[in-house]
Amino acid sequence: MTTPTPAHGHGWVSWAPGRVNLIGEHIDYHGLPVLPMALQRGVRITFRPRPDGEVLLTNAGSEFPTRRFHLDPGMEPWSIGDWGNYLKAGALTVLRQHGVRRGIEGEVAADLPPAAGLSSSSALVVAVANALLHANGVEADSLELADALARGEHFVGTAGGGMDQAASLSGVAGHAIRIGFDPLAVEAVPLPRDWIVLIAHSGIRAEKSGGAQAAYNHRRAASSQALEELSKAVLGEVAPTSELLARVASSRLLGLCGELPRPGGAWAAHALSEAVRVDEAVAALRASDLERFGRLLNDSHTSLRDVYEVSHPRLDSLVEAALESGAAGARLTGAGFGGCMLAVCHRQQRQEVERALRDAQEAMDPSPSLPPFAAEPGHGARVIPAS
Ligand code: NG1
Repeated sequence: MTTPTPAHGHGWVSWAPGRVNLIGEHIDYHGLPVLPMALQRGVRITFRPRPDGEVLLTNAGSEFPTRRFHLDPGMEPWSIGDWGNYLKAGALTVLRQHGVRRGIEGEVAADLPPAAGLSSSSALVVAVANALLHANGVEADSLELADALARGEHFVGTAGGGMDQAASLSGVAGHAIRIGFDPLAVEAVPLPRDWIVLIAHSGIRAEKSGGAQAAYNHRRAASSQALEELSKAVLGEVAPTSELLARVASSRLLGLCGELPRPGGAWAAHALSEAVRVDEAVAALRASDLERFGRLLNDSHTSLRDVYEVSHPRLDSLVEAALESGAAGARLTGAGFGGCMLAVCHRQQRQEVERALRDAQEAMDPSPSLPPFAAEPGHGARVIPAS
């Protein structure tokens, strides 16, 4: 984020990237480390500060009507699924944390597909929060802001974790970022230049503010309860899952999950095995070991499909197509239930894998309108003068 200078009627752009999660799915809400990277695609709010406390934003996307509200600590959400709730979530967070008084007006535009597992929602929350902070001359610490926004986004009704806001605020060009929680910490790990990350959309909207919200919240609640029971059984107390993993061999914990009632026990096993894979994936990334990194991605997908049950047949067929055409690894990314998958391969393999993904998309009826694209790791959110 740039140092905010009080703005006097000039135009500004608050830009916040989406993210692709390389590995570490459905574990941020258990406080377990994850490995996403910020994208070069994101949400852009072109804005001017207002002298009053109004927020008035139009959206370049025709399906999103203009939204207007007052900066009021008692504000209520609009109906579930309304895009304006993300604006309110960001605004309410900086209102509570920093007492911002001046509103903004402007236009929102995005080059990220919505409901695709690429974090367009958190990018919007981050962009509006940064715009309001800037309009009020407030400079916030990015990790503290990420932490507050992660909780603030629960306003929309999804009990998400803290990965997306931290990735959007702390992205580092050319790097994946390992995000740890309790306390929130970010470590940049270079993505080898000869690796490429490809993303393909399944064409199914993963409406986390709609149908997938209940499935997401159910998994979070049931796996949390199972992890608490496991901790009580093994340590005699409810300890954070990261501590449980540090104190007890993962193989023993995984065995015990089998004795817990389903589905919570199985879902807890996904979380524990995924956490182990994240550690191994960070090591593989540091060692530029593409083959090992790819295998971990594949194991992650298998666990998400068969154990956590958040995949979709279209995601599975895209993953299969990527692997058959020579990708080192592939998996669904984000919450699942539709949305996107990612494949990692050597740059030389890019054309074959991209073609296979396109062919797999074209075999779908209707076929997704967004073709596969390469994702290069980008920098974090910032506010810059409008050109
Ligand atoms: P998506 O659906 O990609 O925005 C959601 C959560 C994350 C994380 C992933 C699954 C929100 C804002 N984001 O991401 O915190 O839990 O699912 O790993 O709820």
